[in-house]
Amino acid sequence: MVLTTRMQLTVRNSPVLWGPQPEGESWLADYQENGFHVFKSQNSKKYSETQIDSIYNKKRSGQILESDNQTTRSQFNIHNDYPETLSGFVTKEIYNNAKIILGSEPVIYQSHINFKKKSTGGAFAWHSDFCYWNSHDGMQEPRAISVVIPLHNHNSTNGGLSILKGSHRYYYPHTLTTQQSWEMNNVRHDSLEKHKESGLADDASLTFFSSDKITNLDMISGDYAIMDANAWHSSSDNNSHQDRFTLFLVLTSENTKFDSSLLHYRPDFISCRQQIPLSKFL
Ligand SMILES: O=C(O)CCC(=O)C(=O)O
Repeated sequence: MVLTTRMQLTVRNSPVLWGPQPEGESWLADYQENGFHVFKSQNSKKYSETQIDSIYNKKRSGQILESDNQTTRSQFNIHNDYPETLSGFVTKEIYNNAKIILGSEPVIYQSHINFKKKSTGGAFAWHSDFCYWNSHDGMQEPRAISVVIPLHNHNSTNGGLSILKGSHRYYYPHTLTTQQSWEMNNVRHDSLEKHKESGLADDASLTFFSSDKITNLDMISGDYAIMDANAWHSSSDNNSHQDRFTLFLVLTSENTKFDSSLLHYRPDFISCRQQIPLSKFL
């Protein structure tokens, strides 16, 4: 259903919580209403700075550069290339919460670290990840989540993550449909023009939401957030003198539906179809 002809937003009919809701999980109401929830200081730190620095310094496939063409912006494929590092972050609590939301066994779809380096780390424009997973990978419904794990504190000066409350209930218009519109640089989500062609939310869609729906996530290392696949999010440049590294672990359900007639043209480190169970990293 198109909401209004001016806004061209489409209302989501799919569930946000895909399984039965166990009692005593009070965060579920917040997650369902807003499209994300921040879990405070519960993920104990089990990685070393040296491990993360070596990921940053090593050149591998799955690397995305900043627009200066030299600073590493993101490194994908953490689950394959650095499984021990990923294991350091995956707790029983993350596994359980993911399973409650997804309604069955969580499997890995993507993992990447965004290295928002001090003074150089670039912005991410407003977007929904589901827009890309649906258009390029044929994900039929937003039965997926991102677990956002800050490796440094997130705040308003170092380009912390912002999420638009309630946006997970709406799809914005875009023209991202074909293999031709796929290119690795689009994953930077930083284009300042051609929003619709790049799969980014345009101004008209954003103004549907009042500004007080923008939530800047203040997270400290040890916290984590879970975000719905279709929650619209963004972050600004890192203008501070502190790095802001963040691990994004994207999970689908083993039952998430994909259009099997669509050619799987994106690399496995962007959209993994191997059904690797999250439990492998516990
Ligand atoms: O790291 C951020 O601030 C935003 C990340 C993001 O939107 C992405 O990796 O898709």
